[in-house]
Amino acid sequence: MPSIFTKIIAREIPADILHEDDLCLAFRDISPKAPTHFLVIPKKEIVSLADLNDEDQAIIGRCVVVASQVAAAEGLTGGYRLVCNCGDDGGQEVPHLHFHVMGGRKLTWPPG
Ligand code: D5M
Repeated sequence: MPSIFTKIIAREIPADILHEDDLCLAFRDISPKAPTHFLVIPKKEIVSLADLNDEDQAIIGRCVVVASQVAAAEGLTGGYRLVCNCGDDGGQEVPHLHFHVMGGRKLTWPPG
């Protein structure tokens, strides 16, 4: 399903891109919830975690590795949080699978 993130992948709308490769894209969240807040998305149009298939394993693995590498490049030496909201109950607003990486402050648990 095309979404605003499809337009970011296609460079039809601007984003502060931190990483790009064949499988995924990382860019800063437009509404940051922490001093450092970026998203990692697969280029493949996957709506949510609930839509994953076995064939998506490499894509999701790549997204998580990129999350780790970009977090290191952003200097998040004190730690950070990787979050993936899934569906209405999970608080997902954009219907394109994305991993939030948030850091740069002490995060509380549990989230709301
Ligand atoms: O989070 C969706 C996230 O996507 C939310 O933190 C804002 C972010 N967002 C929405 N539009 C943009 C653009 N255009 N650039 C960067 N970031 C954006 P969710 O987990 O779906 O609630």
